[in-house]
Amino acid sequence: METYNPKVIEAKWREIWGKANSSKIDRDDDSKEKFYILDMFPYPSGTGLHMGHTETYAASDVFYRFKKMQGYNVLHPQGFDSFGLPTENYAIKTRTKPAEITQQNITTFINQMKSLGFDYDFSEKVITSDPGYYKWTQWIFGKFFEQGWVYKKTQKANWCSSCQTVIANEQVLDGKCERCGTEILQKEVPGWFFKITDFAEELIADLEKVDWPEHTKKNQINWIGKSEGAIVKFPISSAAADQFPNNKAISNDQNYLEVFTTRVDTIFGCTYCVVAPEHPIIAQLISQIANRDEVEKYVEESQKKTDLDRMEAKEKTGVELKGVKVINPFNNEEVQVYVADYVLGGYGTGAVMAVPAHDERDFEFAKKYNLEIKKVIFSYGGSTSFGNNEKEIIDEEIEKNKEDVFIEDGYLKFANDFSGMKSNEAREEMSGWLEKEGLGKKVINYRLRDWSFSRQRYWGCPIPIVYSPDGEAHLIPEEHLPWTLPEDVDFIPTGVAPLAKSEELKKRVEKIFGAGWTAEYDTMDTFVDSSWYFLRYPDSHNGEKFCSDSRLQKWLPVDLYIGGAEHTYMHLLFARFFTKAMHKIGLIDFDEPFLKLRHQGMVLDKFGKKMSKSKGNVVNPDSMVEKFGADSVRTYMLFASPLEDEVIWNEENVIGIYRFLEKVWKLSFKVSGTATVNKKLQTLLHQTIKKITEDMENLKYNTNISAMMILANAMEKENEISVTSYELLVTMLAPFAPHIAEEIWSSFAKATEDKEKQKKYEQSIFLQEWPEYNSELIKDEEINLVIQINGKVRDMILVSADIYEEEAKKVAMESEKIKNHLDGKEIKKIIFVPGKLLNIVV
Ligand code: ANZ
Repeated sequence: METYNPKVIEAKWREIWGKANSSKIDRDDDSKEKFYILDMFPYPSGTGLHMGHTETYAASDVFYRFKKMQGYNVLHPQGFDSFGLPTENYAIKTRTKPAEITQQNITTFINQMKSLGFDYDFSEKVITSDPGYYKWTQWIFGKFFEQGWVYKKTQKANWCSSCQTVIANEQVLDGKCERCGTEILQKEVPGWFFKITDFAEELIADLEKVDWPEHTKKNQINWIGKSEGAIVKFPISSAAADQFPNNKAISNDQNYLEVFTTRVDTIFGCTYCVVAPEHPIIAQLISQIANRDEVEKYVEESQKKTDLDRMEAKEKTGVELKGVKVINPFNNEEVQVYVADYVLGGYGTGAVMAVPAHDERDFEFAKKYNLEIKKVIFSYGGSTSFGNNEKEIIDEEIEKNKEDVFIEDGYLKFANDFSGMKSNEAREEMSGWLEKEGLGKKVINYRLRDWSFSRQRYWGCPIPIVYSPDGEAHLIPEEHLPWTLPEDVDFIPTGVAPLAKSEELKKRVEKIFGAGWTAEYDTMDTFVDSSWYFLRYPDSHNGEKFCSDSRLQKWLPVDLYIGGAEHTYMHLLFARFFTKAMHKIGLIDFDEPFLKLRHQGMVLDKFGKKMSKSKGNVVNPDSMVEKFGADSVRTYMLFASPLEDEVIWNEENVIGIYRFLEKVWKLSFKVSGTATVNKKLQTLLHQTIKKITEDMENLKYNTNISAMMILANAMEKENEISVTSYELLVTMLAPFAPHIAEEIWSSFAKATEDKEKQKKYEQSIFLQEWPEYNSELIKDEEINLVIQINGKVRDMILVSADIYEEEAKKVAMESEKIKNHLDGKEIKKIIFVPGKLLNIVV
């Protein structure tokens, strides 16, 4: 063979694979076990594939090829998450149609993926902006709508004034728009929501069923944020309450301030209550509030802040609602009420009982406004007593609590009948009492909010809703799906939803539904499109169903999903929600979409810095493929660090991988049909097969590649290597560096006269079986047998690995060192551990 020239061989194999349709599989073939490996599909941006994509897609391509060689029928699809703001923004800038830009970008992405040797069947790709796809996004929306899992409401929402749209909580980073960095405002806007909160419990509980990284599960659980607590009704007293009985406008329930607490056991320490600025009680009682102006001003100021600002504010602020008091139902004590923006309107009941002795936020607030701190939870003292020096202990703890909040559970004190109880016991008893008295109940609260998915933008899936002349929302019947995105739209943002400007849409609605009917102008968040795309791949051209039952049955759920951990809070949660909702209405028969999930780490520049356009340190995969070849780029990415860790992209080190591939290439010069089997090399070879096969399953690619390097080095030391040994090395290398492996493999055909063998070599290496190791051969040929006397190491002797006891004793006794140590002493016992040690007890 000639010198290693990746450019030539890679182009050659790309063409051969393309012609052979190497990635095409029979999706209905039941003769083989199925394996569904999924990548997070890219957003086809104008900047093309980046290094992050390259790493994660390389990781999945390797696994796909490995599974295929193991004899599985592997589905390894790819597609494009093509709706979205960047394309629309780019379209606005360049005055081109988003559909056209998308098409161009997809072509670029496909070419780039091909140039990296990623073997996807692009004839089965899924493009979320295709009507053939979004018809089903709309259809699923309809199914959810029928279940009441979709609803419209006007809500204070995160508004990006630059993108001119509402964005989800998850898309606000540090108070700024994730996409464009503009400060997010709070604005009252009508919009559509998915009732993801109905699924909160299952979304937590079912994480037990899946093999996902523990930290991802934990983060998702925290994001959903389950808290078990109680609602307590504090009767409204004093001046305000006096007027209630005659006030028809205020219903019975409004005679109470309801608070949500996870620590009802601390209620005897409640010294005031706090309501959120948006709490309706303020408006209801406004005429009784003595400092009305001050309160109204405070409420107005707080409306400018996002929830995040409010939660993270360094200094807590608030204003007392003078003239309003509420009564603690447990001890009938009257407490003041404050409005403060550290209490959020959208969580719990929007009101809290403040216990400054035991809650950090309340403690801070009480310190600032000089409010009473009343300790009722103590670290000592069971149900009997605090002992002889009870008073001292209590005083000491109370003193300490003035400076330091005590948030732990403990024992109750100064708590009437509940004194002496443990916190957890007290919580049970006290919520029981509340329920009995009709003054509250046990509740479970979740931090998760319903998913706001309406966007006032153009380039998204149209929401299949029309409004009758009376303004009522109606689902567009299935026969009109796909409800297509109109094309006659000037999508330059003006604050008016772009779809409202379409004449075609207006006419379409009136023609189908009648005069006076109007269309929904919002489009869907792109996360809706990606919440079900994995269901489409097995049957991507089906016009009758989102996926046929038989294909669903056969292919789903996804066996392995690879992608970034940054998707924990949105995509991975939303996809799980869709799956659960679809399962509940019998559209699918599984309730978790991704059985196994693995993340890849970020790709950093050679100084360990994040690649970013502004820093000018972005490395373009195309130029790297051009320089080193796809095989080196892929192999380096997976060699540089464990998959889930960060990868430093350092060209000097990529050369190392290039040299390794070159070494494998050159080993072919040593291959000889007559080479005798070298036992030592054979052992190493089979050990390597074992290691690689096992590590492959766990995606431990970096250690795999090291093992191949060791094997190649060992082969290099030989004068001649056998065809079989070389074949095995090349086969194991194939998933990582497919082009070079195919080239070497095919060259064997020319080197043999044997017709049968020639046939085998003329077939793709990926149609060969993954090698199996021989367990007999993996034992090390020779070992260092440890010789001990009374447990102390006295010598090490190189012996055959399968040495038996008699032989080992003989060798030991012949050792000069052992002879000296034994010094003629009587041997009482000999313990022999095969393959490891011989201990002589004297
Ligand atoms: C009294 C108390 C005493 C509390 C104590 C805690 C410790 P998680 O676990 O996050 O659910 N809270 C309730 N609603 C709130 C709101 N809308 N905005 C801000 N804070 C709110 O937190 C529940 C606790 O957060 C509740 O329990 C309440 O304070 C506060 F020693 O009630 B707690």
